[in-house]
Amino acid sequence: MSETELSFAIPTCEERGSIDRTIEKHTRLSIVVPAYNEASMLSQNVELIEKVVSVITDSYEIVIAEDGCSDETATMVANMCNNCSKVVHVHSDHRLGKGLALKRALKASTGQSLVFMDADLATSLDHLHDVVKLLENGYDVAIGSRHIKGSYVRRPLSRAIASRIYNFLVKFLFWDNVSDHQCGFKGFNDQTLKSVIDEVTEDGFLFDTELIVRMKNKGLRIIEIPVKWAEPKDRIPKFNLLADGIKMGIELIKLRFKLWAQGNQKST
Ligand SMILES: Nc1nc2c(ncn2[C@@H]2O[C@H](COP(=O)(O)OP(=O)(O)O)[C@@H](O)[C@H]2O)c(=O)[nH]1
Ligand SMILES: [Mg+2]
Repeated sequence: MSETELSFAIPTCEERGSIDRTIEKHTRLSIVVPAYNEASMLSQNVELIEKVVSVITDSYEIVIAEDGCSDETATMVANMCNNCSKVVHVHSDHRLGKGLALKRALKASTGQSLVFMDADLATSLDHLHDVVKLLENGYDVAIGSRHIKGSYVRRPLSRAIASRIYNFLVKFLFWDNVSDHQCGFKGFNDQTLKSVIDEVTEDGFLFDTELIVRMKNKGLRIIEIPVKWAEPKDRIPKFNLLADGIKMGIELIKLRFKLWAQGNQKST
């Protein structure tokens, strides 16, 4: 596995040689899954998560952030909770947006290491073990990346271009060297995450970016790992490169001004 180390003081895993994949079986792990109208795949994907997580540790919870769903997701999650004490339901009657839903669920999580992932499992669960191990080794954040060497991505060209443009804009506006802000697969050390998360006010797609920028500005230890990523074909949202691209750009510029106004400048 190759990784991109974002703190220059620490060698990359490539430099250190192969990583030790042994994990303390008692490490407490929280998997957080945001779910909006995911009834078609949620229960089978939670089963899959459970299979993979239970090999990594004996002590885990699967926290499902569900809000404002108009399909059967809420009932499905409630049933899962009844059948399995390791499933936790963080619910709201109103749709919160992915960012706010994640924020509430991450705050409610009790693990030492917290990993969130999209409900469709677009990012392969094969990477979970490595993310947990990196957190155990002292990283504050381990980010799945679709844009570094070693990653494998299957997605429409328009989405791939949009993602590149988004991350280029982030790099330009925030002097940031994270290659992929939006991959729905990120792991955090519980304590460091909770020291920052209340500062994050973006509710929607900018949540991950604001969180990462704030963490980077605090000098936290961030690492990226290449991931295998494939979105189920029927879920790929329509993306208008021009209209949606401009909207994204404007939102990023607003975030830049917000952080400036709060004095959250680049710290390195
Ligand atoms: N709880 C919650 N989850 C959401 C909301 N919007 C999106 N999600 C979840 O966030 C994840 C990513 O959503 P998706 O539509 O695949 O976004 P994309 O892949 O970033 O375009 C999925 O697990 C969704 O179910 C929301 O308003 N509330
Ligand atoms: Mg998706």
